[in-house]
This record gives sequence, structure tokens and C-alpha cells, in this order.
Amino acid sequence: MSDRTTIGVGMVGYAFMGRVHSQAWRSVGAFFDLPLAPRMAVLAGRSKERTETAAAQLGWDAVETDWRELVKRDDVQIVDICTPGDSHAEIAVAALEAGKHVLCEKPLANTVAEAEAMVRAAAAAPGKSMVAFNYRRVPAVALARRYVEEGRLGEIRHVRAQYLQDWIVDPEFPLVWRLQKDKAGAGALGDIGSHIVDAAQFITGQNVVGVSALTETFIKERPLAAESAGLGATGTSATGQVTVDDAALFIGRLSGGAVASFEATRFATGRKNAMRIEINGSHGSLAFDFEAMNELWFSAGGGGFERILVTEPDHPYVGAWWPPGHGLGYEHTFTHEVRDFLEAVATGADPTPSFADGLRVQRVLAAVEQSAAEGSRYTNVED
Ligand code: SOE
Repeated sequence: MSDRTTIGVGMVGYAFMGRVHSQAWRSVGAFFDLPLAPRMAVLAGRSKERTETAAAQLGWDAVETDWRELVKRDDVQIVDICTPGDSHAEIAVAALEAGKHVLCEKPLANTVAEAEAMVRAAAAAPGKSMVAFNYRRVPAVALARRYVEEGRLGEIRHVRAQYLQDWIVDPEFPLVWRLQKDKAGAGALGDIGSHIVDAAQFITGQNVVGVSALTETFIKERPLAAESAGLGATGTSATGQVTVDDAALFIGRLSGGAVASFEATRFATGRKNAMRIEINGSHGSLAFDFEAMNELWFSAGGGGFERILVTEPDHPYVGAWWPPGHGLGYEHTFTHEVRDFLEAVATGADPTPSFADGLRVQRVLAAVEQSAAEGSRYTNVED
């Protein structure tokens, strides 16, 4: 592998997503035979001291305290955006205009208008771009799509998707950026609802074309955050308003005629990261729960569901890792993501999910918000 061309990566942000992306860039070349070898060239963050500490821990060669400097650098060909949604559009557009390839965390942006600008920039630029809906790269989710493509489910009738977490159940949990509309765009809806919309569209190959929704904010005021790391935080004695939804529920129609229900909440006490999807077709059904991510349940109709242990070498991505039965984790989904992105950059293929796919999800989120705000029965997704 020593004759592989090196490609420089610059990453913006080093919190939870930055850490998991770093792990992916660091390990991908050791497990996948790739045409390009990523070099973890530069990490950008606002505080010099904290960014230097993160770079040393995570394996980045250099630091910048302004992402604009990172985007200008000749030793950076890929810009990886791991910041809150309020800066995605500005960084992505600048990076694309500077001729870089861009991998951007989800949801693509905080608004449809920002996402549209990103799609326009991507279409006009030579660089490749991709939005980081990592759950597409869970082997069991990729296998589910394969089953649908092979026709094993027949005609899809139902999609039942849930993303259940509980990390803000405590009313004293601080007002972190994910609970602020100006930073995150939306609450559970954007952060985790976007994942299940993408997964439903990815597995079925059908788009959500209309929705009827309701959203709720259970805890409207919380302590301001003093420090936060990952999904943990400490608070101060001052409080502030929660400006996003805590939970979003919606039903919808898919372009191929299926009907779907979606539930995204951070108030499902006891559920940590239960990203679940069940699909029922005319001949068969599939069920997946991320809390048991190495399993996919399949029913061919009679006899209920059977468990498929998705750890065989011919299952998507699995052959690169461990012997059957040894299982993969959350971090592997990101390794698969950067693997597919590097492959696309090297071969000139268009990586997926594209920024246009990210915009499509953004339009669904906007329709959900509109339906919930208006209390309307059914809201078409704008095209
Ligand atoms: C928090 O809800 C979060 O970290 C999301 O932002 C991620 O996208 C998801 O993978 C895990 O939960």
C-alpha cells in the first residue's frame, strides 16, 4: 500500500463528531485497501490551546484557529465539517469554491435555503461532496437495502421508523448547542429525525413526499451550559429558553405508495441510541434496531421473523474486519463512510448521500415543522 497517493484531510471541529471522524480517518487505511491514503493534516477549532490538545489526542499534524485558513491550505484536499449546523453552509461553500472535496456532518444545514446554496456550490465545483448520514453504513442497514433491491420484500407497504434517546430527560441537563435553534436548526427532529428519514429513503429507494406532524418541547427552560463534551455537560445557575423540539412525531407517504410513521425523541427514558426501522412488504419484512446493530431481522411471511447475524464476510463492509460473530460498533459506520468517500474521490464517482440527498431530507424536516406549526392534516414536501 506504500505507493498509494496521499490526500490531505482538514477537519473543522473536534467534539463528539470530530472524535469519531478522527477515528475513521486514522483507521480506514489499515482495514480497507484504498487507492488514496488519507493524511490527517490539519484540525481547526477556535481555541488554540484546546485545538492543540485535541489534535495531539486524535492524531492531527497541525492546527488552525480559523477554518478559513484551513480551507486555503495546499496540504488540505478534503474538508471534513464536524461543527454545529449553523456553520455548515458557510464552510462547505467556501471549501467547494476553493476546489476542495467536502464531507459534511448531518443534517446538511439548518435551513432549506442554506442547503440549496450548498447544492448549488457542489454542482458548480470540481470537488466531490457528501453528507454524513453514517447509519447508511451500518452493515445491517446496507444489507436491508440489498434485500429490498433484490425484491425479497415485494411491494413496500409500511415503514415504521423511530430514533429514541434519553440524554436530556433530566430537566437540569444544561442548554447545550443541540437545544438552541440558532445553532442546531431543530431539536430531535433535525439531529436524529433526519437520520431515520434518510434511512427510510435509503433502504426503500422511495422519497417522503408528504407529512402530517406534531412536535413538543417538554422542558422549556434549562440551566445554561458551563462546559460540554460529547453528550455530557455541566450547568450554571442561570437559565435560558430551549428553542427547539424535544420530540417530533410524523406520518408520511413515500413516492412508491408506502405509508410511513416516524418518531424522534430525546425523552424515551431508558433508550440510549435506539435507531429502529421496520419495513413491511407484500412478501416479506425487515426490522433493525441500532442497539443491536449487528442483527437484522427478516420475515418471508410465514413463521415470524428470523435473526440474521450480520457478521459474515459477504455482508456489506464486514469482510474487512473480524471473523464471523465478532461484531462491529458505532465507530465502524464512520470508517465505512470515509472509505466510500475516498473511493469516490479516487475514482471520480459521485458519492452518496449527496448534498442533493441532504437537501431532500432538509425539505422533509421543513415540511414537518410547517405541518406541526400549522396543525395541518397533511403537508406536501416542496420540490
Ligand atoms: C446526538 O443525538 C447524536 O450524537 C447525534 O447527533 C448523532 O448524529 C447520532 O449518531 C448519535 O446521537
